[in-house]
Amino acid sequence: MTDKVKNSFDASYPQPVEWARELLSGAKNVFVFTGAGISAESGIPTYRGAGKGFWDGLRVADWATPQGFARNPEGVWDWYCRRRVQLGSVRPNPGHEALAQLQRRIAGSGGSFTLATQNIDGLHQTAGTENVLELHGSLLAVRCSDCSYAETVGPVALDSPACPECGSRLRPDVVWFGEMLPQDTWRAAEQAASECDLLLVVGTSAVVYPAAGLIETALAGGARSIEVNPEPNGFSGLMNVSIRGKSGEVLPQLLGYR
Ligand code: BV8
Repeated sequence: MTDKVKNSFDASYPQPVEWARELLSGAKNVFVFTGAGISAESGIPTYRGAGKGFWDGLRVADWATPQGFARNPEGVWDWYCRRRVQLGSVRPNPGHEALAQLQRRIAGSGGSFTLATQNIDGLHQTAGTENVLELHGSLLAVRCSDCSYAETVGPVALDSPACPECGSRLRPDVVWFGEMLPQDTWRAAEQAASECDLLLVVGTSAVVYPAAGLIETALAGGARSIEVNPEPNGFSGLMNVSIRGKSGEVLPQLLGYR
């Protein structure tokens, strides 16, 4: 069977899902890289592409940068509080659940499974995936702008954005544009990507770096690759299998592998 199945509808080739199942069944070290698309079917709008709208009309520089926060701390704080409260009414979808099940299956057969997400919604954890690498932080946590205070707060607004330790202003514990990713998390993701034999890319436009560079790292390490996305992204041409579909529908089908 050739290595390239590009949405082939030639009857002599397996359909992309069958080929993806074939790759999954032989994988020992799986690295999963997810973006906002996997949460789209949970009702969280994506930032760009299919289902987009989140950043529509918003200047990223005003809302997702340290400079924007410095200019308008109350407004940015309230915006994140509103997004955090909304998480109280969203649930993982079958795509999140399928990845949690895949982790259990891979780990149960002695393999390794690492999931790194760009998402800040915590839905992978709620679905049961363990040791999630949150590359861009978490909407469900806050930290002090000045001292080391940090706290997981859940899907609630917070009245006083003052640090209980030092009185400085609290901020969302997310990575803004122009900020470094949490280094331990980043190094763990880079290592898992470089060592994997199968890369699964789900629901990302792959335009935000350095996170998107994990795709290049995995491919450079010789991994086979599967993507699940209704739309192509800049790496689609390098994937072994591209499944054009919604992750909440496709990922449960992939689990049909044995
Ligand atoms: C940094 C938290 C430097 C905030 C976010 C090269 C190298 C390094 C940096 C850069 C570089 N080039 C440019 C940069 C700067 C910048 C960057 O990448 N800019 C881009 C826009 C060009 N990067 C940074 O600033 C990063 N920091 O580089 O620091 C540094 C170094 C040393 C010292 C100091 C500093 C930090 C980036 C993190 C920004 N924070 N989020 C918040 O959310 O409020 S990014 C934001 O974009 C989210 O995290 C989001 O997840 C992420 C990526 O987007 P996607 O997840 O891909 O989502 P998107 O909407 O784009 O796409 C959705 C996809 O889903 C689509 O493809 C769609 O088709 C698909 N889809 C839709 N429905 C479904 C679906 N798929 C499946 N099923 C469905 N149903």
